[in-house]
Amino acid sequence: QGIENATGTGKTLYSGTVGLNTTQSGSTYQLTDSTRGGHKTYNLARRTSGTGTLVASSNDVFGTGTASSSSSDQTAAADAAYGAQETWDFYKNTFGRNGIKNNGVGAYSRVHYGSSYVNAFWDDSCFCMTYGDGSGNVDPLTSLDVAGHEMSHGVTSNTAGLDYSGESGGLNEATSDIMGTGVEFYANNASDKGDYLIGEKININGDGTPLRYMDQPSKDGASADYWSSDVGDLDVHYSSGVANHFFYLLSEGSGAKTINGVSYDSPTYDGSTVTGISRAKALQIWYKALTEYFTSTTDYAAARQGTLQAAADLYGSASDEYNAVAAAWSAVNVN
Ligand code: ASN
Ligand code: ZN
Ligand code: CA
Repeated sequence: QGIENATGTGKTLYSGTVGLNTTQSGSTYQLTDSTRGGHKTYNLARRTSGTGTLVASSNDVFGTGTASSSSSDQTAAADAAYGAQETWDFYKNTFGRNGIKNNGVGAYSRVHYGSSYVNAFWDDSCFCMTYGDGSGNVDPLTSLDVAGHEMSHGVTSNTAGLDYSGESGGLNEATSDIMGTGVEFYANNASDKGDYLIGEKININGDGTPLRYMDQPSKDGASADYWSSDVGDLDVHYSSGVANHFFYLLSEGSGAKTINGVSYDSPTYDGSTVTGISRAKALQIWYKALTEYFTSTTDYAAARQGTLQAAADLYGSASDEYNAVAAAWSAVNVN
């Protein structure tokens, strides 16, 4: 009996009912996506080590669309498989990148990690992605922007290799927020439209507010809106604010704006007005800088130079895009 490709259905928690590529072996369908580097989705069933069990179904339908930490639940697996699929497609169709290592090889994902685990993480050593179920009011960590964020840590590791501390650590974290946001907009899912918020679906704070805000990072109570000489002393999830804010300003511009029903208001350090060049162009500039100019020790000053070089390569050094990169960095006090 051979293994054939099939097209199944995921009933996700966050993204509605979605198509998922599966494989069929006899009367069993498995969550393996042969069209995207063989990505597989496993169930850890609350364990914290090992690969877990490849998620399987007799009718090619995965999940119920309802949150559950039950060890047999397949909804989390459906969300994880969808997140891996959209992240793969985003990198392929936006940048021509063929997987996290750009070698056509898919990672794998693990759901139901541990008990009441409120996090998700990428691990370079297993080349795998892991999701907790959340705890109490915090929902499973399997939302699209979280998936894109975490898997983008793998891309950063395999390209710039930004050290995960100091200013380079903030740039590493911001890269994941930027690309995770890119994934969310790319998927354009009716149940999870793109926004410049991180983790808005998972109720991480218990009051419905998101984990991070790219238009004005300080709205989370801890992130930096602007560069200062001690910004590198902050936790990397807070020093990232400077680059997240840069990316928002470069994409959308300063001031008030509503996108997909979400209102933003992005201030500038010096009160200057920044005109956005579109998220699509900002993503191309960031990706080129990440993959060609950033190194393990890139700090904010070097990120300004690297993104300016990328903008010059893509659009010319006399272009509006080049000037907007300079203006957006100045607007977050990176000169
Ligand atoms: N969710 C966290 C992050 O991506 C996991 C970690 O601490 N690396 O930043
Ligand atoms: Zn991260
Ligand atoms: Ca989001």
